[in-house]
Amino acid sequence: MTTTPRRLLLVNGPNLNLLGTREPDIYGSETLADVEALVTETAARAGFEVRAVQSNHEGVLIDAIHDARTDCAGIVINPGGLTHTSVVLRDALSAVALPVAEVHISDVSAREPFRHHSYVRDIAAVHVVGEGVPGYARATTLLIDILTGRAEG
Ligand code: CA2
Repeated sequence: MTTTPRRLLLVNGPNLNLLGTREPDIYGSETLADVEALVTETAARAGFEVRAVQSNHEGVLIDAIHDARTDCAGIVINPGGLTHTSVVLRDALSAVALPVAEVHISDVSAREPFRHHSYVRDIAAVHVVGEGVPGYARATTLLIDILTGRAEG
């Protein structure tokens, strides 16, 4: 009998390592470490572990997503700028076929037109956009609700 792992993969894409150091008017003052702690604590309350990855290299993110196939139940992802450009990232998320929560700190729909399209949007079960860093916690909770049958995917 196979059991669903109680682990999530948290993916943060390019430049999100700079959170809290620049552009606080857009992204706030919390750091990537704060984001990872928030998601870890939110998931832990529901009995889930979190494995966190941030990279500025697309291939590293793809490998982490592939690795999640065997030991994670779902993926919380802020793909950063790759949201708007990367068929490769979308293909990796489709290939592993785990439920996905897409998060954006800023309200991308209110920014430049090139940020309005997301290659991830239609394959994600959860979307949280423009709620700042706390949006990661809501995305995590909504994803866990889907995984545990408390919500429709
Ligand atoms: O709002 C978001 O979360 C974004 O995914 C952030 C991306 C941007 O390209 C997307 O359109 C929206 C950019 C991440 C860069 O993060 C920085 C954080 C602090 C300072 C500089 C960049």
